[in-house]
Amino acid sequence: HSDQSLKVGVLGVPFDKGQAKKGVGNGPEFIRKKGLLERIAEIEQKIDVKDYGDVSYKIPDELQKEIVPNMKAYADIAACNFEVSKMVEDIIKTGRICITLGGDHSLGVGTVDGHIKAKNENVCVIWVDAHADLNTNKTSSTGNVHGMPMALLATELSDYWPYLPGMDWQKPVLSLRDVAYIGLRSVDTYERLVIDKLGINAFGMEDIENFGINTIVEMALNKIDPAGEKSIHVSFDIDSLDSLEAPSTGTALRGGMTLREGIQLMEILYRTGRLGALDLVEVNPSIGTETEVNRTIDAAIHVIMAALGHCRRGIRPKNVHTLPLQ
Ligand code: EXY
Ligand code: MN
Ligand code: MN
Repeated sequence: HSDQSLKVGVLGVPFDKGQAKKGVGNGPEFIRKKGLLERIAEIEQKIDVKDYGDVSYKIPDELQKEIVPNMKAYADIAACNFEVSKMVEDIIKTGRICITLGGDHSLGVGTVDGHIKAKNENVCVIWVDAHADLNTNKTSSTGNVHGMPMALLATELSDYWPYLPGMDWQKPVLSLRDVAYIGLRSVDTYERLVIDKLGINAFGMEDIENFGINTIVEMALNKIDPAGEKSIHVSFDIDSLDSLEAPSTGTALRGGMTLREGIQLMEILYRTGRLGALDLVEVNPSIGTETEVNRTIDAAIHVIMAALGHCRRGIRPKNVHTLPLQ
């Protein structure tokens, strides 16, 4: 923690077309309503936070009729991510850490792309997720683009895509060597093939179990940023957490990380001083009971607070040396 204030930008992406369930587009609204900005203001670390509001987009005429086989809502995906990328690039270029509130995980194409552009490609990515999100339109069994963002970003997979109209702005410049997964426990067959063939740093739940989250984060950073010089992008899918911890999400799954592990992971990354962007995606306030929705949003806020230096030991006394007498 330093006395210099940490500059943060918050961006909402109320986008839900990368998957089929209604409600995930309301994530930003619910997370803000539950007091994200107020909670950030309570952190001991001084934070200069600016809320950039929500991204909006319009599908350009020439894109309206474009379809790509087995990519649902293709034109929306392309148009929205274009705006997301520009916003994230601008926010990071003003020297702020960009916190993007989703929305479904298809927005990761835009956030990572924008981050890479802002930092001249000196970026590594930690994808915290139950899923690998590494399908192409040829391997996906659902056609849901929230299962594809990593494959769209990866240089190593660019030859496996058809021409994608309206996506020319997105250069697949991210090497999968600069990516680490944490929390995997639901990986499709072709995704597994890619992970094995390319030797992607993939830390699944069993690895967290075997080594503990501290060591896993250290191992991940040693692989993707050995010199400790890159800007770190964390794309945090709330379904990385166990469905008991974060039930209100479209693809909830048991056997996941505890919130404690999620917090610990983010605290370690905060301490690197190199966190450049954090996506918090797939919170769906239309799934589950009110209690479950609150628990999920609360978990999301805890993760974000940890990323910004919230300390579980409390705030250090500054000009306070004794207890008040009465
Ligand atoms: N692998 C499955 C698919 O491609 O449809 C499930 C993807 C779920 C993606 C979630 C959000 O991380
Ligand atoms: Mn995901
Ligand atoms: Mn997921």
